Amino acid sequence: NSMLSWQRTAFHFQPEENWMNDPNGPLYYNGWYHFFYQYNPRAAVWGNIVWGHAVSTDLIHWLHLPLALVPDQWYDINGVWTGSATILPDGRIMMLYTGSTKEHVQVQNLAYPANLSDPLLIDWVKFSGNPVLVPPPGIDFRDFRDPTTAWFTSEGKWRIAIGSKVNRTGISLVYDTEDFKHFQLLDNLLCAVAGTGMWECLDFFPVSKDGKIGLDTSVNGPDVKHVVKTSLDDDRHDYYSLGTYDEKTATWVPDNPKIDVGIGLRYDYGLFYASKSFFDHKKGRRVLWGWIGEADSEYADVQKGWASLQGIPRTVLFDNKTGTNLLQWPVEEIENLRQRSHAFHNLVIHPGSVVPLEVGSSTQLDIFAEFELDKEAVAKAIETNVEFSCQRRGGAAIRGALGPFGLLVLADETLSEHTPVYFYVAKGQNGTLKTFFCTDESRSSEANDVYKPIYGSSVPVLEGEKFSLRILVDHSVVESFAQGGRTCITSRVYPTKAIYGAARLFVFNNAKDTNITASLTIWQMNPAFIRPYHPGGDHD
Ligand code: DQQ
Repeated sequence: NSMLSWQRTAFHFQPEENWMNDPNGPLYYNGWYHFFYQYNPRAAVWGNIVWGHAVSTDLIHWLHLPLALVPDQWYDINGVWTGSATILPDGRIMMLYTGSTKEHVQVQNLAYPANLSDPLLIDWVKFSGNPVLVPPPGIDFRDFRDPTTAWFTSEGKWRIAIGSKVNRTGISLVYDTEDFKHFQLLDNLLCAVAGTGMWECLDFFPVSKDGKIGLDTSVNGPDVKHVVKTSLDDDRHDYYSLGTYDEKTATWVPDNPKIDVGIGLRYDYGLFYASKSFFDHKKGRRVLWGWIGEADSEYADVQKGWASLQGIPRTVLFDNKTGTNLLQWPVEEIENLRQRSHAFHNLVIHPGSVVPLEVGSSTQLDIFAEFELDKEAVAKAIETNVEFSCQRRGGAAIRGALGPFGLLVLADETLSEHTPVYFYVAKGQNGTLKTFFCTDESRSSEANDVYKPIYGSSVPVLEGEKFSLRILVDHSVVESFAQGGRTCITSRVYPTKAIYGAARLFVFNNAKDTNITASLTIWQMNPAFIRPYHPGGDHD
C-alpha cells in the first residue's frame, strides 16, 4: 500500500513482510552475527510463530535466510517460541526454545545447527528426545517459557533460568544441566517479586564494575555485578535490576530492593519489549536486541503488510559514574551509515522559541545534541515542582522555569505534526535539580487510529555534565538516548505530512526563565540494504 509505504524503515532490521516479534538466540559465530526472530510467515498479525533467520557481518546490513525452525512436531506445533543460544567451549551451539505443544503446554526444546561448518548455519535439527523440560509441579502449563542463555558454574555444570509466576508473584526458576538434554530443577528461585505477574523473556548476565568492557555470560567474581531483566506480560515493558549473584545458592539479590526486577528501572520508557542480550566475542561487548512493536491499528498493519521492527542493537555497560544504572548506546557500526553532517555551535535559544535546523530532509537522521542552561537562571529559579512527570497532561507544551527544551523531530513546516524529544529540569526546595527525559507523541500525527502517549522518566545528570542526547530517526521510529544512554525512549510515530522531503527538524526551548545554549551535530543516514536470500546466488 503506497499510502503507508513511507513508514517502512531504512536502516532498522525488518523482515520483507508480515509480522515479527521477539529477538531470539542472537549469537556471533565464525565471522557472522546471527539473528533469529519470532515471525508469522503468513500475516501481519501474531500467529503461526516460526523462527526467522538473518546474518550480518556488522549488525546493520543483513541477509535474510530461510526459516530456521518451524512448528512441525507435537511439542511445538502451536508455535516455535522464544529461546536463547549457548555456545559451548568446543564450538557446539545449543539452542533452547519454548514450544507450544498440541495441547498448548509450554515446554522447552533443544535444537542445534545441522552442519557447524556451514558459515551461515542454515539448517537446524531438533533433538530427537524433545521436549527436554516440561512445567514442574505447581507451575501452570501456560506459565513456563523463554529459556535464557546458559552460564557455567564452578561445579562444571550449565545453568539456565526460565520465567514463570505463582499467583501474582513473578519468578525465575533455575535449572542445572550437563548436556542440555537432562535438567535438574534447583530448590531456590534465582529471584521472585510479588505483584509483577508472569515473567517473560528473562535475561541474566554479568556487567563489569569498571564500566569499560562487556562480559561473556559465565564470567563471575568480585569485579562484576549481575543484571536480571524481565519482560512483564502485564504491562509489556522490560525491567532490569543490578544486583549480586550467589552461585552456591543460585540466587540473586538486588542492590536496592526498591529497584528490584519488574518494579524499578526500565531499559526503555517507550516501545521496547522481549529484549535479549548476547556476548559478542568479535568486539568483546554485550549487545542488546529489543522488539519494537507498532502503535497504529491492526487494520493499518494488515494494509501495509508488515508489523514491527527491531531496535538498533545496543551495547550495554554498567554506569560506573552513577553506580545505579546501565548505559545503552547504539552499536558503533551504525555510524558507518552517516553521510555528511551539519554542525551547529552554541545556538542561543530564547524562552518560548522554536528554531529550524536546515539539514535537508529529516526522515533518516543520527542526531547528537548538548544543551546548557543559563547558570544565573538556574540559581534564581524558584520552581519547586519536583513532582513533575513526563506523563503529566500537557507534555512538551507545559512551561516551567527550566524546561522543557530539546528537539522536534519528524515535524512538518507548519508544525501541525511534530514529536518533541526533550529535557525538563525541576528544582527542589533544597535547590537540587531533578531532570526528566521525555518524548511527547500527542502531536506526532494527524491520523486518529494511532496511539500517541507521552513517554519518559527521570535521568541522572551529574555535577558538571551538560544535558546530552542522541536520537536516531528512521521514518516511523525515533530512538532517543539521554546522558550517554542512562535513560532511553523508543517511539513509533506515524506522521501524515512530515514524511519524505517534507520532514523537518527544529530545536525548541519552552522554558520560561532561561536561555538554552545548544550545540548539535546532525548526520543524514544512508539506508542499510537488507537483502533477500537467493539460494545458489552470490552472498558476498
Ligand atoms: N513472545 C513469545 C513468547 C514470549 C512472548 C511468543 C514475549 O515465548 O513469552 O511469540 O513477547
